[in-house]
Amino acid sequence: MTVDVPTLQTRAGDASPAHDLAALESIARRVLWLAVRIVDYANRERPSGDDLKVGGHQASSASMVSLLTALYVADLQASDRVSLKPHASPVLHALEYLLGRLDRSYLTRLRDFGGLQSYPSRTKDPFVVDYSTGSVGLGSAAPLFGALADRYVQSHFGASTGGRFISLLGDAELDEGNLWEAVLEPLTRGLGNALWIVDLNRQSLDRVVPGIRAGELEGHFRTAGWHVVELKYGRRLREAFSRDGGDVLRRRIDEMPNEQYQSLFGASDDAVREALFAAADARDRRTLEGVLAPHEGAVQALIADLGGHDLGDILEAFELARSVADRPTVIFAYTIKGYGLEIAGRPQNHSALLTADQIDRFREASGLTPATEWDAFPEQTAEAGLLAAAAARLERPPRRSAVRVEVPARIAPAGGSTTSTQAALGRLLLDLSRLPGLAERLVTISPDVSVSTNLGGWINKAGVWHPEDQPVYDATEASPLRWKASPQGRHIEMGIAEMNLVLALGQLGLTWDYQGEQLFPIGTLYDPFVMRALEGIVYSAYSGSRFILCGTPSGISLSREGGAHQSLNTPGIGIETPGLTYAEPCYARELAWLLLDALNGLQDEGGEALYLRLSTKPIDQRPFEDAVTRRGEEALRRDVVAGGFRLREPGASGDRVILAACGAIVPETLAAAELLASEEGVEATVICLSSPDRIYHGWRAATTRPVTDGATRSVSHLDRLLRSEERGLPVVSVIDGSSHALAFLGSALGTRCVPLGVDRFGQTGSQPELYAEYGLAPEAIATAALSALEP
Ligand SMILES: Cc1ncc(C[n+]2csc(CCOP(=O)(O)OP(=O)(O)O)c2C)c(N)n1
Ligand SMILES: [Mg+2]
Repeated sequence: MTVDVPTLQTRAGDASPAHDLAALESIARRVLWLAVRIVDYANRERPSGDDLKVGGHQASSASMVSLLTALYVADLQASDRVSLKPHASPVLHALEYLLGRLDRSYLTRLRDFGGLQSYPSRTKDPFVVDYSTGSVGLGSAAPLFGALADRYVQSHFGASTGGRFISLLGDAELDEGNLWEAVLEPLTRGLGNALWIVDLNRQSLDRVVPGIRAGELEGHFRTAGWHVVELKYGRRLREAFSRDGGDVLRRRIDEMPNEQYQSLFGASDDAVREALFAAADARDRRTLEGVLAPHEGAVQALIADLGGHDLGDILEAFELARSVADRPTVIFAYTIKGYGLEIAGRPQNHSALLTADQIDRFREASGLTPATEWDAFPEQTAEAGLLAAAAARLERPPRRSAVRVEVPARIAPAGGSTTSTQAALGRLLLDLSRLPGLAERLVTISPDVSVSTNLGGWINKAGVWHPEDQPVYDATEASPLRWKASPQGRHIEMGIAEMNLVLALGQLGLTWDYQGEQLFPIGTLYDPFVMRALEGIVYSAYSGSRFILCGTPSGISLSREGGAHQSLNTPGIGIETPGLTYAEPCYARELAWLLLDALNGLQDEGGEALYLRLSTKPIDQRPFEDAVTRRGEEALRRDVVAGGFRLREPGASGDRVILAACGAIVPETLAAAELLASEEGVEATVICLSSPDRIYHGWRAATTRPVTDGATRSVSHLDRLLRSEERGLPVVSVIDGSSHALAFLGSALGTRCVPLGVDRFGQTGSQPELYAEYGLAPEAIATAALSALEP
């Protein structure tokens, strides 16, 4: 190990006497026992419904027991929000139990159906979890954007959690690039209410990390403007270092390869001595003997004395973190994976489970018996007193419900007779910005593509957000865009890191929960880069966040930009991601209705986020206005929101076919219907699918709902859209995306389906050229209809 930053020993003395460290230590030991036993019970004793292993992580948990116990029992405040590395969830369970916030019956229900989730889950766990984790790097980055969202809400409404946003993460999580994207994002710079605590056990899943380079990692944080605290050597080691000749011991440890140092955690005293003495000359050997003399019989324990397990040091580090409020703090806490267990420091201990004998020995060493092993501390003990005080301190006031914002029934039709959905979005935002009550809560966010996703007009009106007023340097320039950044702004501009965008959007979509303030967060990004942000989108949806994500432009309709910018498989993502409704309107008013519906839905308990897949293709709006006239505005609006509407009615004679399309390719589908009528005598009903997602899930729900005695089978919106004489007609589905996304329509309609779409990578060209190349030109759609009609 090498040292290149001041460690705690050079900055401070012993821990504050205000803390009863002996009682805290005793609690930590019990937390360790419970965390280990929670995993053990689930694996060895609970009857299982299958032959698969249950799993759980005793070593990863042990590594973080000291840090988490010190945090929860002695430092954390009710206003703080915490994200915990996934594999230490049993430590949280043990603490929540000892704090009286988790019923004892759950301790035997880790990874059980309806029990404690494997990894902390906001939406699935039976106790309050602030941040879900599981996919390393995501849950740990999210609180940094939570701190950002808190600052945004504070500058607009004066509301704040008033606390810190804390991530406790594994050291190997720092391999994930998205964490560094978050650290480097300029808007996260001054967030003094953000704290990261790195569990530096120098092990990942498979191995001891070679050359962990902690100093280098710390340096990265420091150059990004973070306050860095290092918790390296524990008190006993520091004492040994300070004795005469202690520098030799320190040098030997520091120069040792990481893998060798790790191997000493489970070694005998003799083996540790041998390793320390191996490369020492006679003089150094004599010096080392002298330094180690007071530790006779406990040399191994001395070597394993790391700051991340020294409760006094940890509390001091927390104090240091508090002393800096103008930037985020990261604490690098050196720990041992498997600390206190017989598997401590073993390279392969990540998923190792203690044997029955090891558990028995550990129980006994913990002063427990099978009869008392799940007990909390008896009243009147110092431990119970500390825990009760912590529980009282951590008690949160009832959650402030966000005041419901009234959403207007209608807004003026956006734009002229020809417009794109992307342009319509820009104009709709301006319309919404005129609505007091609602406008203040609209916030847009974009990763350096605001202007190219048509947010310019909105930005001019709403301003750019920054925690502090920013000078304007180019005020004299005749730019159509006014870029004025201030705490009043309502557009958040981020760097080009789409994962940051969706994590931040996810946090803005949770302010109704964290701060009791409803926001309407709308993020824009180029649709192909939904792929880059995908896991963050899933993370935010899984966290129960409610936001609007606009992927625009999308598909090969973005003809001249070429294949790298033409998204294919995003419709499938939209349909398949729970907690997220995907809609792909073609017309401006279709978009307006979907948007207004979403603004209401975002405020509903259990409401979903909305993913809008938009386009820059100018679309003649007349066919939609004709549909309004035919169907009536209110009925058509209900259809649009339910997922689809009838756009073209068939003529009376000839063969009949259904054409079902969405988004930018609807005009080609209408043209195909005209071709079929004029040249083939085939009459097509054109169904416009505003939300393929709602159509799919509506159909699925209807078909899977059990038909009970006397009841008739449920009817889905898709069923209702078709007339009785249209049932059984063949269907051609058309989408500017993977054909697979709408192929379900064949099953849904119980008929033959020819799915059209883009199943090869796109390329540069004119729109008609590309539609022809990928089989989406009117002629190709008409041909597909004829083949669907073939017997
Ligand atoms: C994105 C992602 N990739 C892979 C995994 C599988 N995985 C779980 S834990 C882990 C190693 C984590 O090491 P570290 O963060 O250092 O945690 P600790 O050593 O404390 O267990 C890996 C690779 C995961 N959970 N998430
Ligand atoms: Mg690790």
